[in-house]
Amino acid sequence: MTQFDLKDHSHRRYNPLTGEWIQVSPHRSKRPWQGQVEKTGTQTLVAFDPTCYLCPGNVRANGEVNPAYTSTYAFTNDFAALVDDVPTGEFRDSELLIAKSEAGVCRVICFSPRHDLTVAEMDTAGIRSVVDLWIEEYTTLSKNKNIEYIQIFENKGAVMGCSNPHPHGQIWAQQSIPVEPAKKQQHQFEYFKRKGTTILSDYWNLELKYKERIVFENDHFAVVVPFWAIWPFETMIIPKRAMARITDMTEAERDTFADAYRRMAARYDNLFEVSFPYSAGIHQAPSDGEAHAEWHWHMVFYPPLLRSATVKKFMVGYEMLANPQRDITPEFSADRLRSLSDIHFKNRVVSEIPNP
Ligand code: H2U
Repeated sequence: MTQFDLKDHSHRRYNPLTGEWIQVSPHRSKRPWQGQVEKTGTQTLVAFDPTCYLCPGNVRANGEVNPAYTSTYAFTNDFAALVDDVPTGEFRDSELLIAKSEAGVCRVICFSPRHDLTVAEMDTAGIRSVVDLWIEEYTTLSKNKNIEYIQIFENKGAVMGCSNPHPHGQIWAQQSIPVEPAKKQQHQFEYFKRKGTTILSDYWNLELKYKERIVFENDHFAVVVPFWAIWPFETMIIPKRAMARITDMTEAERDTFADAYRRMAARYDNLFEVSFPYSAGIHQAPSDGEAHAEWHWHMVFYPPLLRSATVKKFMVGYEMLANPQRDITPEFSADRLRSLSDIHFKNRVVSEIPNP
């Protein structure tokens, strides 16, 4: 009987952060690259759009006027999903029908005054300002005793439901720990109790041993396609030292985190030479005033594209009914992403473009 090989044979992979499994079917994509690599026309945007509700000086949907901001800008979402003044209450009938009121705050974070940029095309200093604003927002929101968890995220691209190309993200802060971070809370806690180290410290050492899934690293951060990645080109930015929250970063780490975020976003755009869509966000310790030594914060990128700018991975059928499934292996994806430049394709000088 042939020996089991992760590269060739159907298998399940375990995600130690969530306790979930994913089906990997590499035999379905044994060819080096299955699909066509198509280019789609890149959308041309203007630096300032008078109709954009996020551009400096413009009027938002609720009639408020944005200031003439020159770097970043944060405001409370005019259509917030979570509000601070919800009446406290509970509905319960037996152990089957249960509902609880949920208070919270939703913020919108403008990354730049420039309507025509994305993180992939911003400079590191500009992204460092976004990191500083996230930390400032986290610090302020965590002082609210109604807030137990703060979810920072970015939806990029219309395919991800992003409502406006102006570079922006959101923060939803709330009373309970939502489902995804709660799973990670539980598994990191149990692991730390048993081992005295964080899952991601030990995981990073394993990635250094195998060197198959590292996309790139800088002084303080590593970017990997996780062993348990679900999305075809899913990645994770991991701080090399265990830190519970983004507020624990030193000045130097804030800079290198901005560097990792920019370089990963640029590589994504370079993959199919389009503005690459994704949902990305930071998972970190609850903002409950506890130390949470078990937590090792990290940023995840979940991009939907599979083979080209127009071929998307669908999470349907088996994924909806059983568990997620992928064909191309995380090692294959890491290899592709590793081979790409950190310089955005639009900024490439002619000498850098390989001859056909
Ligand atoms: P998304 O593009 O990820 O949907 O984020 C944009 C958010 O901006 C969205 O949640 C808010 C929407 O409610 N928004 C305002 O708060 N004010 C506006 O004038 C328009 C959009």
